Amino acid sequence: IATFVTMGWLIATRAARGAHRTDDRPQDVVAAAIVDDGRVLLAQRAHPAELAGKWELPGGRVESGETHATALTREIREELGAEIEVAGRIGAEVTHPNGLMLYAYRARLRSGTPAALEHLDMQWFSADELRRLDLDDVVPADRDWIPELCAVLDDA
Ligand code: DCM
Repeated sequence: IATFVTMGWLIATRAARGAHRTDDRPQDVVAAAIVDDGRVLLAQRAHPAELAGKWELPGGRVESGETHATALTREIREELGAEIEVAGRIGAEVTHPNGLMLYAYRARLRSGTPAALEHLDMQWFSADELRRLDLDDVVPADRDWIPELCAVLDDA
């Protein structure tokens, strides 16, 4: 009986994964802490419904064949219409409940003026403004990054 229960569990978990994943590696999501003039750029998500209106570090999924830096540069070009230079990691990686792994990187603008092309809005936040931000208004996965973002801005 234990064998059948184990087999059933294996089939069920594989089917559940297969519904949104094609392999067993956790999929990486990269997000940019673009810092300029002592402020960091946050963007307000447009979707899905449960995250709509919440602030995040802009970014997205790493596609096959991309490095974190090339993926992040592409995502920021698509989402904000600006070119960035990606620097070092900031904060710890975050495991998303749906199995995604999120990584935040410092970045600075190379060219272009960011605009909310795919977000509801965007805003530059000073360290003080970040400290006053209600965490309920931040995408859950990004909340743990706020203290280190404040520290980076305090040093900037
Ligand atoms: N995501 C997140 N925080 C970010 C960027 C993305 O929690 N700063 C999550 C939201 C989605 C997934 O990663 O579940 C993919 O992001 P997107 O929909 O922007 O491609």
